[in-house]
Amino acid sequence: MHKTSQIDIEKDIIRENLTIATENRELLKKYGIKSYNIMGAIGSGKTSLIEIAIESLLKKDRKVGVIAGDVVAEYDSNRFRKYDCVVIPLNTGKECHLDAHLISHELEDLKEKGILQNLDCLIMENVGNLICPSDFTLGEDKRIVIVSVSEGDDIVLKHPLIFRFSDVCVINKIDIAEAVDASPKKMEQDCISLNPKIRVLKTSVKKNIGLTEWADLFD
Ligand SMILES: Nc1nc2c(ncn2[C@@H]2O[C@H](COP(=O)(O)OP(=O)(O)O)[C@@H](O)[C@H]2O)c(=O)[nH]1
Ligand SMILES: [Mg+2]
Repeated sequence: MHKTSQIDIEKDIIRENLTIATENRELLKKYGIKSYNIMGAIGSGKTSLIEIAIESLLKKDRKVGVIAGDVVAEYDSNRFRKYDCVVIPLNTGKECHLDAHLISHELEDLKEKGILQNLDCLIMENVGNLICPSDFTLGEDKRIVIVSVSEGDDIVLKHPLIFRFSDVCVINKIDIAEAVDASPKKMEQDCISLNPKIRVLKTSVKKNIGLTEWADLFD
């Protein structure tokens, strides 16, 4: 059973996060930077889809920053380094999500180096997890949750909070839906039943499906 003091600590942490997220949002707005919080389980396709977004943004001559948040951030950072963008590895250690405080340090650091002022957009890959990130807004413009069909088509209903928290849900790996006996349609309907305002995209990175709509989310 939850003790009252534990509940108070949780509420304080979330309130404090909200305050810092508002500061992050103001700083990003000041420099006209669009920001995106990309959430989803390990292996759902976050890095692969972000790579596609980066390519599309670079074609539009945007200056892109990408924060690779992970328990060990080096691996995804190396995948992003092949693009002409600013890559910021953010090791979270034992933490299962990014929070506004971690992001605020990175923003301050980029500002001090004179990098932030020149960015047009900032993409933040959250730690692979469908639970922890849903309490922690970062000050982003858009929250995007990615699920893959291989997680099972009941994955949405099992994790309602993150779908209520997000602006967009991407159902990825639809190329293997039949093989894993999953219905992308059911997953879409589950998303909408939890959050009627959510925008749902169905994508396949491997078969190039829905990737124009995906890239168009970023500007
Ligand atoms: N079949 C299939 N595999 C995909 C798709 N998108 C990503 N993958 C693969 O799924 C694995 C995990 O992708 P990654 O982008 O690293 O996921 P992350 O952990 O969420 O960042 C990689 O082997 C990708 O090549 C897709 O649409 N279809
Ligand atoms: Mg990744």
